[in-house]
Amino acid sequence: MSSLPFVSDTFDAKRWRDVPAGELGTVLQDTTYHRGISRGEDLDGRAKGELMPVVRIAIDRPQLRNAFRPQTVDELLVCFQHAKESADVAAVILTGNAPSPKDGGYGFCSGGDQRIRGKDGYCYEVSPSDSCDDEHDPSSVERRTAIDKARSGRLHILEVQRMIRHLPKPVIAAVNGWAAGGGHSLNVVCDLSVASAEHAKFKQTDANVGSFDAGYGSALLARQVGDKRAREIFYLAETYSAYDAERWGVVNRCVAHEQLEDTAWQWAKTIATKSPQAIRMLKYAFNLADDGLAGQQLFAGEATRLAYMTEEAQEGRDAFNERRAPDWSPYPYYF
Ligand code: S0N
Repeated sequence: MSSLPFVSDTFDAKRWRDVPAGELGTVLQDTTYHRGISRGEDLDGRAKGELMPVVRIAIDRPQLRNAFRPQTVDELLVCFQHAKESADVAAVILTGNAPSPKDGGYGFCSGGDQRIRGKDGYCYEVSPSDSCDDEHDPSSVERRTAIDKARSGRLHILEVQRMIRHLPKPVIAAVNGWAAGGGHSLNVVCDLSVASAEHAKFKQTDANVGSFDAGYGSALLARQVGDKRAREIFYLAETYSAYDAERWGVVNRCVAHEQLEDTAWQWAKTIATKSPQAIRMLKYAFNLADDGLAGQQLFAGEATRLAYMTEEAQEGRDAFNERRAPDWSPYPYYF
């Protein structure tokens, strides 16, 4: 749940407003979701308070370096779906709220919450406690006894990965702290990444805990950093810095912590100056080869939308509705 004005130490309350639960259809417990608002003509090019074409989605479990449980994943899917359907939003910023009120540590995301990992995946709790409420935070043992046995374990962070890949607009990771395990993979699937020089740290811990992201988390990583380096990252699970991440191609830029969200915000604003159609086609073109037929389908779907806008395609529709043969004569066989 958002607690404006303080959400995270890189969060500027003047830039954001809560997206109301009524609009989302759910109350957020493990995440925060904000819509950008202009700080004024001089800073943001729009009248003060006007909506900006950017949203901010953050995991809000700072005590756990923003580990996710099934409820967190459900909420991420709701927020991304809302961002997807917001036709006036050009880009999404994904980050983690921090620092931890418990020990001051920083997390972007530390992967699946190991405390509620069951035999068949990550388990729902019968009545999930507020993950930010330290006093009432149950122990791992208590959590395990409170697992909802009527619901199966989930691995649906993979749906979030696909959602990010399929979103018809860029997702910018603002890596403010640890990106570990499934959190490391989340950064990999984002379109662009900016990392905090002081607090971002990277470590692919999957093999330490008997888990393995054998999809985007490894294969796409290999595309980004090269095959040997990707193997090193997974097999050795050593911590690497934001500087290394920039050098290796895991992030686009390493910046001072205080500039982290500002950089992401400026990138989102720049993306919003480009043609929405061109950005959408580019994103799907970048994804196409790695996403196989699903990637081709998305690219082709957008090509179909473009075709629908032509008089030639409209002639086909009109001829059918008017019960006549289509007249293609005005449309050449281009070469
Ligand atoms: C992130 C690390 C390196 C941070 O170390 P640091 O700063 O020293 O802090 P700690 O004291 O260790 O942590 C602070 C508190 O947070 C708890 N915590 C941290 N991470 C988790 C976590 N993932 N689950 C539960 N609790 C966590 C700590 O226990 C500590 O709590 P207190 O204060 O009570 O002591 C370090 O914390 C670390 O190494 N964390 C674990 C990282 C990890 O192994 N994550 C899981 C990896 N696996 C996945 O993520 C699987 C994801 C998945 O769902 C999946 C599904 C299908 C296919 C593939 C995947 C996939 O992505 O792999």
